[in-house]
Amino acid sequence: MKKPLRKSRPRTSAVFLILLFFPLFLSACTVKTGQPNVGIAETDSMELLQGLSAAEAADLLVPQAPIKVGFVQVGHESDWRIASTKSCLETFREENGYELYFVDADNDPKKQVDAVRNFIRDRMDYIIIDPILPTGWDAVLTEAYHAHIPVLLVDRTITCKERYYTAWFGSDFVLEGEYAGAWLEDYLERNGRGKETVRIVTINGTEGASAQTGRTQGFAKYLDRHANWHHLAAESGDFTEAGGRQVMKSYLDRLTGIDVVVCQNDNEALGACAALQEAGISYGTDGDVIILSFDATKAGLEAVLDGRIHADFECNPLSAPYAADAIQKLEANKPLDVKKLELPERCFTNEDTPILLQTENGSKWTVPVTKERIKCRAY
Ligand code: GYE
Repeated sequence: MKKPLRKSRPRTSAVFLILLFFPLFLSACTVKTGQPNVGIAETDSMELLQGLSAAEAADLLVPQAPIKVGFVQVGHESDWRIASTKSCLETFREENGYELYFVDADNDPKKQVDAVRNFIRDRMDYIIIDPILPTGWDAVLTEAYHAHIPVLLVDRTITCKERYYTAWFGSDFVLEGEYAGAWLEDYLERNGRGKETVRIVTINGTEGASAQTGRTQGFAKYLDRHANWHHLAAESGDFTEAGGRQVMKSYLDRLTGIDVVVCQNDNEALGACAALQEAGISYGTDGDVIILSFDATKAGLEAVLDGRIHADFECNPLSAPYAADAIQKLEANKPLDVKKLELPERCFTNEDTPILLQTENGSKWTVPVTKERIKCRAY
C-alpha cells in the first residue's frame, strides 16, 4: 500500500536540537518511567545508550510528543453510538500517547465538515471521521490530503476517491441486510408460512447514511424474491428510540395487519415495541408481529432473550482500536495490512439452535442469545 504523505510531528525539531547539544544533554539526562511518553526506564543513561548511534539515542531520550487525533463522531443518537464513543475515548487516552480532540456532531453533516476543517487548521496528526452521510466531503478531504494529514474512516462510508483516506474500518451493511432477509425467509418457511401473504414495514435509520442504504439494499434482495412479501412502508426513525416509536405509531394509525417490522437499529426496535404495546398489539415470539433489528447492543439482546425481538443482526461499534492500530503502524512507517477492513459480526436469535444463513455474499450460523452472552458483552 502506498505510504501516506504526512509531515513529521514536532518531535523532529526536538531531535534536531538534541543532536546539536548531544554531549551536554547526555551528561544532564536521567529518564524516568511513569512520565508520559518517555521511552526508557530510570537508569544510568550513559550505560543504556552505549552502542547506539547519536540519532537512535536522541530518539530514545526525547519525550515523545503525544499524537494529536481529531475524531468527529456522528452524534449520540443510539446505544451503539454511545458504545462507539466510549471505545474512542478509552482507546485514544493520554496514557496511550494520544491527545484526543473529540467532536460530537449531533447528526449535523455541516458540523462534521467544520470539525474536520478545524482539525486541519489545528494541525492534527491524524483525523478520524465517522461520517453521517457519504456525500459532501470532497472539498475538505482534498484540504486534508494537501495538508498531509492522514484521514481514517470508521463505521459508515464516504463516497470519494480512495486516495483521500488512508483506511476504513466498519461494517458490511448490505450483508447485514441480506442476513436479515435470509433469516426471515428461513423462519417463515420453518413455520409453514412460506407461501402466506406477509405484510412488512421498515423503520429506516438516518436517510442516506450508508448504514441505512446498505441495510435497505441487502433486505430488498429478499423482498424482490418473494412476491408474497408486501413492503408497505419505509420511513426514517433516525436511529433513535423516539423516532422508532413515532414512526411505528404512524404506521399503526394508517395500516392494518402488519406481520413484520424491520427496525434498522435496536433503539428504533425498542421504540416500535413501545408503540405496539401502547396500541395493544401483541408482538415478539409469543405475539402476532415479528420484530427484526440491527446492532445487537445489550439492550437489544435482552429484548431478544425475552422474546420481544426475534432476531438481531450485529453491527460492531468497536472500531477505534483498529484505527489506533493503523496509527501506530503509520507512526512506525510500517505498511497497513489492508485499506478496508470489515469487523467481525454475528446474527443473534431467540431460537435454541443455530441456523445456517446463506446469502449471495456470505454465510454464517446464527447464535442463540443467553444470559451469559449478554453479561460478558462489552456494549
Ligand atoms: O446501527 C445505529 C447508529 O452507523 C452502524 O448508527 C451505525 C448506526 C447504528 O446510530 O445504532
